[in-house]
Amino acid sequence: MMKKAIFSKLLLITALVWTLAGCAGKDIVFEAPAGAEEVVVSMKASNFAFDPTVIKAHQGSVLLIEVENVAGIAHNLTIKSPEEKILTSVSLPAGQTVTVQVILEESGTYAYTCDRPMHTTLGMSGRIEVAPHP
Ligand SMILES: [Cu+2]
Repeated sequence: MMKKAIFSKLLLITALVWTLAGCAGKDIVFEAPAGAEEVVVSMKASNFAFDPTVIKAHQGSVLLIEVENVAGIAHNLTIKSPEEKILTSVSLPAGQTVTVQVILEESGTYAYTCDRPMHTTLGMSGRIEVAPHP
């Protein structure tokens, strides 16, 4: 009886890890139109993911991220520069939409995460890939 319970628990954990790993491997990409100086991105924060997970843009443009927290709990959006300096960190109350502006002064990869405990590990991360000026 005991052994059976432990076995089914192990199965459940294995299935959960597979599911999380599967989610983490799938990118949802938003690509800014070429030449746009101001780019509006509609983003969704849920338990526990951002949509999109990758934003492609160009150096010198301004991103306006309208992030809607569709979850029933609070989240956060923290964006770091390629040098890992925090550019913005805003709380996202449950069910609300918050607009965040990011000026993409340099090319490189800007990481975004949710700073609530464990949320990044659970899947709340993404990146802005900024291409250099041609
Ligand atoms: Cu979160």
